[in-house]
Amino acid sequence: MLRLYYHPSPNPAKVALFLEEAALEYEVVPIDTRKGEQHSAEFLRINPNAKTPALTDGAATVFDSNAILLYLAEKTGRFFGKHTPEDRGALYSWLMFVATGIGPYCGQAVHFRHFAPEPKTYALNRYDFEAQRHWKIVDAHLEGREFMVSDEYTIVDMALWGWARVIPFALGPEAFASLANVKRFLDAINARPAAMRVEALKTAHTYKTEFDDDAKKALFPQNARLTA
Ligand SMILES: N[C@@H](CCC(=O)N[C@@H](CS)C(=O)NCC(=O)O)C(=O)O
Repeated sequence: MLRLYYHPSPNPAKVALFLEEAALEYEVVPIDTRKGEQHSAEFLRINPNAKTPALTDGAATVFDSNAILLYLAEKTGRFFGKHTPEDRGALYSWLMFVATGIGPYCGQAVHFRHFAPEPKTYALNRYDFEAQRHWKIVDAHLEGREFMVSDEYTIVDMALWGWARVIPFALGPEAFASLANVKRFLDAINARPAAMRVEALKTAHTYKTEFDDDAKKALFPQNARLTA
């Protein structure tokens, strides 16, 4: 049985979308990151990086959302696009673009827009600019096309969807105004039954919602250095 170590946030959601789309049987193991459960010794044996998601599949353990998407695509042969040099080249390129660009820059844009103490103008400007720059590249690529790779729904679309859902939170409420193709892409995936089932995972378990000092300690351990 597949076990998905989950928190309802962008990176875990991508993997849940694959599992739902492929109709794979899986068990959700909630990891409440605001309670610091990502740092438990038990979870660190599964993901030494102390982040969600992670997946176990019998003896196999996989961590990092994009690695898990590749693992599942290879395991099932689903959502991997056409096995041609042209499509594989595009799939790997866009998947790494999401993994190393969209994800980290959006994550930091969220941090500096909502959570970092002042002064933060320089940092917010840098990450907001880079996140927007990446999304504009995606928006241009999606002009006149439904999916990121060729004409097939693939793991790249799933990876992108995880972050497209939080664009207004990451980049501000007006961000979609200049990302019409991304918005159309997001709406189309949101309308899929699998995406609706992922949305429902938010309430399938109870996760801490308070963003109190303990949550900040768990999520931003670096701040301890500022008071030491
Ligand atoms: N590169 C990792 C990043 C994972 C990540 O940052 N996960 C977030 C949720 S989206 C998390 O677990 N945060 C908890 C923490 O930073 O302590 C991936 O793609 O899986």
